[in-house]
Parts: sequence; C-alpha cells; structure tokens
Amino acid sequence: MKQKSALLSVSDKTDLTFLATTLHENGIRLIASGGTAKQIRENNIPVLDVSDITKAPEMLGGRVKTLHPAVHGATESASDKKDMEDRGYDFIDFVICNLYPFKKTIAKSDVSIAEAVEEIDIGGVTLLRAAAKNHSRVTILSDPADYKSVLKEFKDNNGTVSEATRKNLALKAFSMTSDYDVAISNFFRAKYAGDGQQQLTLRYGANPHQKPAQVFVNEGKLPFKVLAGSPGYINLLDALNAWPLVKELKQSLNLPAAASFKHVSPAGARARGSDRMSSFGDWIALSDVCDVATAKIISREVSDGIIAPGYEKAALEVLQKKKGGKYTVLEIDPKYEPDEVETRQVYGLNLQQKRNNILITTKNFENIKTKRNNKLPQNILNDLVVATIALKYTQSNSVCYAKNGQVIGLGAGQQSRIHCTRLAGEKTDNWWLRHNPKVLNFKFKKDVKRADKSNAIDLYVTNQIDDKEKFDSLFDEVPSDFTQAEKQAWLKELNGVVLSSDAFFPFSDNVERAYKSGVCCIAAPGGSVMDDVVLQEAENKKIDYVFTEYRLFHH
Ligand code: 93A
Repeated sequence: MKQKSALLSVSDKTDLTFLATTLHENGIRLIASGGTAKQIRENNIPVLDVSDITKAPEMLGGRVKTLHPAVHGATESASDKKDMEDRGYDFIDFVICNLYPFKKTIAKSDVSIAEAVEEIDIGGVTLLRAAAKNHSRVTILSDPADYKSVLKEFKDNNGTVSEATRKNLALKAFSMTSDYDVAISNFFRAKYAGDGQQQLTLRYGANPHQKPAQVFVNEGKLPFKVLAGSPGYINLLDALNAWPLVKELKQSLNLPAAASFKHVSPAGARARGSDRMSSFGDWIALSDVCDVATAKIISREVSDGIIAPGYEKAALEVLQKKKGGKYTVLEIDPKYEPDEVETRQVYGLNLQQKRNNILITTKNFENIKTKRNNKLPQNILNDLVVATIALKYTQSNSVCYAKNGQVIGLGAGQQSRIHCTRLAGEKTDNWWLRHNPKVLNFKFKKDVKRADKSNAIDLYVTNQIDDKEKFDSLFDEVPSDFTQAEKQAWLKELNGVVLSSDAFFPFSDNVERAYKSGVCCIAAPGGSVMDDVVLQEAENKKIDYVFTEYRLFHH
C-alpha cells in the first residue's frame, strides 16, 4: 500500500510536536511549510519541505509557501489521477492547517492597515478549502483541540478516519474560513466603505460603556442617510421598528401614519399625544415626506430623532436646528425591502427566523366569534388595524387599546397578559381623563414648559400630587380637585374603544378589565382552552370578539 502523506502548515503551533510524532510513528510521510517544518525537524522527526514536492521554493517573503498544483485540489477521479501521475505528484491524505491570527492582530487598538494586511492568509485558506472540498478522502485538522481525538480514532481503526469525522472536520474548516473572511471584510468595511455607505459607527451601544458600536450591511448600501445628528444603537432599534410600523399602516389604511417610539416599543401610533409622558425624548417615524408644519410641531417637542422617507427643504432646516443641531434626522429609502430571513446574535449565538412580514389589513378581522354583529363598521376595523400593527412592533406581551384611528393605551413587555391588559387599560383611562374639560381648560402660567405641563396633568388625573404648593404654582388659575366621583362619571362615558392582543386571552378577567375602559370590540387569536369562557364573557358584556389568524409576539 502506498505511504500516506500529511501536509502541515500551522500558525498556531500548539501540540504540533505531539501531532507530528504520532503521525510519523504511524508511518505517515510529513510535508510542512517553512516555520512548521523547522519546529518538527528540531524535534528530530523526519519531514519534507513543501518545496521538495513542488520543486518551487517558498518565495515572496513567505507569501507563497504552499500555493502550488502539487498541493491543491486533486480528487480520485480518473482524470485527476492521470494529471497527478503525469506530473509525478502524490496524493495528500491529511491536511493540518490553521491561519495567520488576523482577528488577534486587528483587536490591537493601534493596528495599521499594513499590519492587518500582512496577517491575511492566502495559502492557508486555500489549503483549508481545498482539503475540506475533498473531505471524501482527506482529513482536515484546522483546530489543535481535535488532534488528540482524531489521532486516537486513526490508531484504533487501523489507520483510517471515519467518514463522519471527516465530514465534521470539513464543516469546521469551512466555518473557519467563512469566519475569517467575515473578520477581514468587517475590518475593511470600516476602513474603506466610507462612514454611512455600508457601515456607520454609532455613538455607543445600548449603554455608554458599550463601545465600539456600529450598524452595517454585508453588501450594498445602508438604506438610510443621516441628515443631522449622530444616531446611537437604541435610536436605530427604535427607528428600524418605527419605520416599518408607519409604512405598513400607510399601506394598509392608505392614510398617513406617524409613530412615537421609546425603548423599542411604540408610545403612540398615528398621534403622539397618546402617552405624552412616555413620548418624552422619543424617536419619531413618519410614513410620508416631512412637511414644514410637521417639522414645526416636532421642533417644540422633547424628542431624540426622526426617520422619514424625505424632508421638505425648509422642514429639514427646522429639524437641523433642533437640540442645537444634535437632533438626529434619518432619511429612509422607502423602496428598501429587508431579506425574508433575519439573523441576530444573542450571547454569541446566531438566531435566525423568517421575518414577520404578514400585512395586517381589515381582512384580518372578519372571523367574528360573538353573536352581536356579523360585520364590523369601517371605523372599528381601521382602529383594529392601527392597534394590531402597533402590536406587531411592540415588545411582547402586549395589548393595545385604540380609538379614533390612534393608539390610546399600550401595555408592552409584561410577562403576564392580564398585567398588559391592566397597564394598557390604565393608560387608556388616563388618556380619557386628560380629555376631561377640566383638564382641557387648565390655565397654566405662560412660562411653564410642555414637559412640566404633561407631568402636572399626569399627577392630577392619577391622584398623585404630593407637593400641592409646587403644583399650584404652575397655574394662573389653580384647578379645583378632580374628585373620584367626577372621574368615575367621566370614565363611564368612554366608549367605542377597540382592543387588540398579540396572543390569546387565557382568562376572562382580561375581557372584564377591557370593558371598564369602554372597549366594544376585541381582536385576539383563539386557541386557549378557555376560549369558550372568554367568548361568553364578551357576550355578557356586549363586546364583539374577533379571532385573528396570527400571533404577533415581537422581541
Ligand atoms: O502567505 S500565505 O498566504 N501563502 C501561502 O502560500 C501559505 N501557505 C500556508 N500563507 C500561507 N500559509 C500559512 O502559513 C498557513 O495558513 C499557516 O498559518 C502559516 C504557517 O507558516 P509556517 O509553516 O511558515 O510557520
């Protein structure tokens, strides 16, 4: 039987001597590149230089060590065998290779491009790929951690390595080259693509100590331009959730849409006033080109940034002056469509899923399960679309109340559904209480800031005024108390509210709570063992209940 050969070319020389000794002891001929051969030889193990089989010496300062037809690519096909014989080359059975430490080099803070370039492996990647491609006969060892187990298998099985092991090792090698190439392209994207083209450096990550931070696409260009300010990581999370929300609302209802986001959930949709307190320092999205009137409204609000498909020239000038020029303005390409499949990394692992790209339209609300109505009026259908699209971009669990084409109460990110229903219900009640004539007629002093007004109104309607003197000092005319009886009477007048839930209601308490905030129609998926009980509660309360087709969890 012909003697087997191993080609060794390793940058990380961990356990190299052990490996070479064992291979040699098992009758395998060793061939190695410069530094690898030197270390093997120093340990008195016989080894050939790559040039012994290529008849071409290592050259260009080591940049060409193993790149040669004697080394790469031969399969067991008859024509390959003939080619090899004609040239007098032998087959290689084992390839042991790991790459120049590119990642380690670029991790140094002051690395120059020249230094990084020197660490780009050419021949090693070619070796790994050629060997992995030929894994039907070649064993490829790309990680010193595998030496021991593979050598044991080799010895225990009369000098063979199983197909299963070869497959695993090939996969490892393919993954290694792909990871290596990603590191190289990321490095050069940051250096060469020009900030904002394919990559944009962000101020910082979720927190100021999480630096560096960036947003990038692997190919093509980023679908947005920065027209003012400098976005941070959470700004982008908000923008990239708020934009599809308004885009889909517009698509579905053919009406202009706006959204106000905070901490990656909407604080309002189609109107910013749904939850003024939460919208303080928000991110705004508009479905349409921002005109001057809208820019002027935004300019007096406390807000962090905006994303829209365009800006009238004068509108942009208004926004560029906001926050002393620090207001962030992004222009999104309205034609941009993300890939069907989305991938994210959490705790070092890649998670992948098909994007939630279903479009919510009024058609989603035709499966009415209660007896009162067999068709819903158009305004209710529209409100259900608004509430449900808002949920599609809200951190789960989530429940949304809507009325008059806008979100009026949204409960996000609660682990319990009834807590969502209560939270959103309380927000809805507050929204309604804020629309009481007593509040609408507040006579604030002239110099009171908008945020202080919002805060005072919130304290007033939620009975939380601790410092009455401070509260009174905000007014030209101090408002009389909003008594419990007055509030109860006013809340009774709230009606025509719709509610959407991102998943089924497991208990009828949700329906009871919704009823207290004037809900006349609920949309939620079915599928709970308690469906019958939940629907019966809706019948009792004269609430229309629609089963929707889709669960809409979002994280
Ligand atoms: O500069 S290279 O890209 N040119 C080559 O032909 C080549 N062949 C193997 N680098 C090349 N290698 C790499 O050299 C291997 O990937 C390994 O990391 C390193 C081993 O070099 P030495 O044996 O001289 O220590």
